[in-house]
Amino acid sequence: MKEILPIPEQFLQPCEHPGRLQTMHIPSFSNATVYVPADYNREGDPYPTFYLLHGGGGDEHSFFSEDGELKNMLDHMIEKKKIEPMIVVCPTYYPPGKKGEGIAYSGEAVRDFGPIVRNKIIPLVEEKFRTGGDRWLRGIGGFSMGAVATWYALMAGVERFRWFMPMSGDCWICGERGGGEHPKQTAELIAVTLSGKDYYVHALTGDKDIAFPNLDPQMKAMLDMPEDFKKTVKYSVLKGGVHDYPDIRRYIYNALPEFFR
Ligand code: FER
Repeated sequence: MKEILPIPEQFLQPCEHPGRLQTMHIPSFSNATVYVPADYNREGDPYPTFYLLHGGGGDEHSFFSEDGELKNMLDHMIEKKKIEPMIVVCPTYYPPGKKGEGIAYSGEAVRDFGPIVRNKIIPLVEEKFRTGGDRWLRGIGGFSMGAVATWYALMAGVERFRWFMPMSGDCWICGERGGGEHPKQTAELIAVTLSGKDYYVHALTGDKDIAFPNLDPQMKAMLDMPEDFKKTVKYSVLKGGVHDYPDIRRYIYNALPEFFR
C-alpha cells in the first residue's frame, strides 16, 4: 500500500495565486460553499468538479473553516500542478436548522440527500460553472457521515459520478454501521451495483479513527472480491490517523491527484 504522505507545511500557508470561495444558495433547501480556482475562465476547457461532504453536525462551511483549512492546500496543489484546476463544491446535507439533530437523523439526512444532489445541486452547479456535464469530470467524497453519503451516492448514482472518496465512514446500505456489522453483504451489494461500470473508489481512514472498526471490515471484504471488481478500488490506512479534519485534509491531499485522469 502506498504511504499516506504528510501535507508540505508550505501548502497550508496562503498561496500567491488564490482561488475564491463563494456561497451558492440551493433553492428550497440550503447552501453550498463553492471553491473556484485561480484564473477560472468561462471560455476554456471544462473544469472537473469535486463534491465534498462534511461530517455529522457540520455544515457547508466545515471544510473551509478553521476545522478544515482546505483552501490554501487546494490553491497550492493547483499552482504546483498536483491537481487540475477544479471546482470544489461543499454542500450540506442538512435542511436549514437540522444539523444538531444527532446521528440517527444524520443517517436519514444523508440517505435523502442523493435525489437533492442529482436533481438540484448538480444542475445548479453546471448551470453556473463551466463543468462539461460529464460523469468523468464529477467526483464525490466526504468525511464520516459525509462518507456514508458518498457510499449512498455510489449505490445510487454511478451514472452521475466516476470518482469516489469515502473517508472515515462506512456504507450504510445494510443499516447503520453496516460496513462493520455486515461487511460481506455490503461488499456484495456494492459489487453488484458497480458490475460492468467504470469507476474509481479510494477509501481512506486511520487505524485510530473511531470509524475504523466499521470501515475496515467492509474494505477488506471489498478487496476480497474478484479482480474485475476490485481493480479500481483502493484502500489506504494512516497509522495513528484519527476522526478529525486535519487527517481528512491529508487524505484529500493524497487521493485527489488520482482523480479526473
Ligand atoms: C461511521 C460512519 C459514520 C462512524 C461514524 C459516523 C464511528 C458518523 C458519525 C458522526 O458524524 O457523528 O462508521 O463510526
